[in-house]
Amino acid sequence: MLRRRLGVAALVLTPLILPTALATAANVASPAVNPAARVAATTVTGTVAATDSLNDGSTAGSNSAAVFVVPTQIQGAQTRPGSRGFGYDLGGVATVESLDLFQYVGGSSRGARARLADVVVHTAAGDFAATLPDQDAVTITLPTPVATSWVTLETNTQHDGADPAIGIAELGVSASKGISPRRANVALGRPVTLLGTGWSGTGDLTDNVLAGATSDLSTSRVNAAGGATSLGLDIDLGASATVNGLGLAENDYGASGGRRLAQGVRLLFSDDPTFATVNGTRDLTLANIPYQQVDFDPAAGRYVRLTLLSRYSNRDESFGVTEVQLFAVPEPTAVALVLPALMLLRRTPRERTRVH
Ligand SMILES: [Ca+2]
Ligand SMILES: [Ca+2]
Repeated sequence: MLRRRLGVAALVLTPLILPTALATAANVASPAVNPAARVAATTVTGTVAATDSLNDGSTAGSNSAAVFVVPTQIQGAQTRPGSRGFGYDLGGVATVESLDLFQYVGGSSRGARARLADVVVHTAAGDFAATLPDQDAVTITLPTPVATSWVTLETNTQHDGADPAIGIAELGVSASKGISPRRANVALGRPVTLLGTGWSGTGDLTDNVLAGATSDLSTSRVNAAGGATSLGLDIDLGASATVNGLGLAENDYGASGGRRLAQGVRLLFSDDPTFATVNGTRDLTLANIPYQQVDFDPAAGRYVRLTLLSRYSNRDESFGVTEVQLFAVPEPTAVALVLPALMLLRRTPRERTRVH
């Protein structure tokens, strides 16, 4: 079988004397280039381990080496919609120029799988809609490069196919200016207390694992009675911190289809574990995607309570979450390149369509 790989060639550069003209786009989603990158995706088939295939450099795909998603609107195919997207926490700020998407259409007894059609690229610097051609490999070029520490590809529609479960073999994120530090995630490694009853799954919500699976809840927590207004969680930051950003990764596909993702979220900040005295309240509106980072006016406290105010419509009533991040001020002041070696992304010889 012909296997295509994203070829890499190590080139050791000294960033401070790197002429701009020599800056070549690197795949900042690749662990070899950017060890801080984390997959933020939920596969509808297989285990959570399969999500590692999203950024392993292999574009071939298989039933065990692809992330499978089912978009919300299906043309001419019956399914239970739908997943809301996939992407990355880049762990630092990159200037993203384009996304390189590779899809896998094999492995189904039904026939060739469908491919994505209408998508929206979400970043810290805005959202960018694109309609993709009906082919495996597509480069989505942003109108202008954007500085962002996260990328989510929202999946809205798909082309017709014999199997509506789309295989995503690889998603590269091209950036040419390296990675600079971002705000510290002060929730990382901190204890979480789940609120409400009916939780299942064994996921650690502050372990920096943002990937999940429908039938593998080892990295997620799911609440089937997700409509309860008391649903939420507390995080003990260990010491008072001033926070101005939330990162939320949700497990977005359940047994009945897409889960109802968080829309309105309330954050309470307190130095009292019972929240009898609240230092600040921040109500946020999230996009209908499974991973995003949202900024807000700074608020301080040792204890942070996250509750759901409203959720988006979808087939599965449950709520699923895999990671909660809280980003602290001040912003990092040092904008230093942290890539000792720039990995060059060599394009495959196969013709690719660029979408703007
Ligand atoms: Ca791959
Ligand atoms: Ca986690």
